[in-house]
Amino acid sequence: MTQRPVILSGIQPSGRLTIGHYTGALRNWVALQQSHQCYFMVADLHAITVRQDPAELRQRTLETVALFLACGIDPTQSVLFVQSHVPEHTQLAWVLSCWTSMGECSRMTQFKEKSAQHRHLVNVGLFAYPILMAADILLYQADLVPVGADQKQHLELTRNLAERFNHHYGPTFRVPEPYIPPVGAKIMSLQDPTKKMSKSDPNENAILFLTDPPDAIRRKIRRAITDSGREVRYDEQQRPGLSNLMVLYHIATGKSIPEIEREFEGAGYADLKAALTEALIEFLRPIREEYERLQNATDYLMSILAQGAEKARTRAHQTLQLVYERIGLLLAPWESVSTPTANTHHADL
Ligand code: AQP
Repeated sequence: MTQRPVILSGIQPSGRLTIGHYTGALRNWVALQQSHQCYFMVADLHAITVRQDPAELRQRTLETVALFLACGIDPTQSVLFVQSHVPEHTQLAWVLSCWTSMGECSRMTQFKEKSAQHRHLVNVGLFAYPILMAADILLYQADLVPVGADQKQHLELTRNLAERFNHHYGPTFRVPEPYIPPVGAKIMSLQDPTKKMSKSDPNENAILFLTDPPDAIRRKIRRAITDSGREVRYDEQQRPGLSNLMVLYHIATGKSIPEIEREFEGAGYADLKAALTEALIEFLRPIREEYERLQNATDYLMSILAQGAEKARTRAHQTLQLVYERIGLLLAPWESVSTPTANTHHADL
């Protein structure tokens, strides 16, 4: 049996997925799935740290699975599952929460931002979110975690927790490395290029959804905020709006930033916007069409999730049992002792 390095990553079903999710996560997942044993999850437990409408959350969870597939995740290569279908995530999160200080969680930028945004709902779940994320990753003994730049701090906490636990109890967890894409790690809002493009932004014009039809793409790019200036030259600091559009053009066409600068030499922002609009329409078309085909194939999606949960649970359960044994919890009478270590690669599941 082959042994490939392990990857874990996930996306919350807290709204419709954006082109930021594609560049920061999905396209890297697709690129890595042949050479790695991948676990990709719909992070529904993370989504409930802010209020969700129950029916909508269920619907979005399935839609997110359909979009994973439409973007090229292959369920015969990768394990695709829903986080709440694997109870070991919350079980390990509890253990890790006993190893995390309050200070560590309160220093997290995302917590500070989200608690400012949802002042009426600063709940313990929002505070403890990075601990659940650490459990997600460590359960699978992941070697690599593909994340957007905004998640780097959370991954650092995961590494610290793994090292702390290993130091105290002996090798238990593999210490994961981040995989941050060189370009597109942070796609910015089309309406405020100093802010990340987020699916829960109330202003739809700020967001390019992966399922946007051509009309919506035309409207949003036309209204996208650019900076004063005329030349199409990449400069994240001085021209964040323009630079964001150039990154989107790079994503949609595969052209490098210097190539794009050459292409628009002597041209203006309007020319870039026109070319970008057409490129995005063609780039997103196959994703949208495949998504529309899969969207109502509920039985098919559920069968993929059933298989995924079974494979994910097998691996997650082994790690959890090892952790329970390490910390001194009495082995349940129905558990057999089989203790993998962080140094042992599990065979591909
Ligand atoms: N704008 C982005 N640019 C690059 N990468 C992004 N990601 C999200 N937005 C961008 C990456 O997608 C992965 C999972 O995202 P998530 O939905 O689980 O969480 P999030 O980062 O909080 O996404 P949103 O859209 O901002 O969600 P809401 O609005 O619900 O809070 C991560 O790897 C992330 O970096």
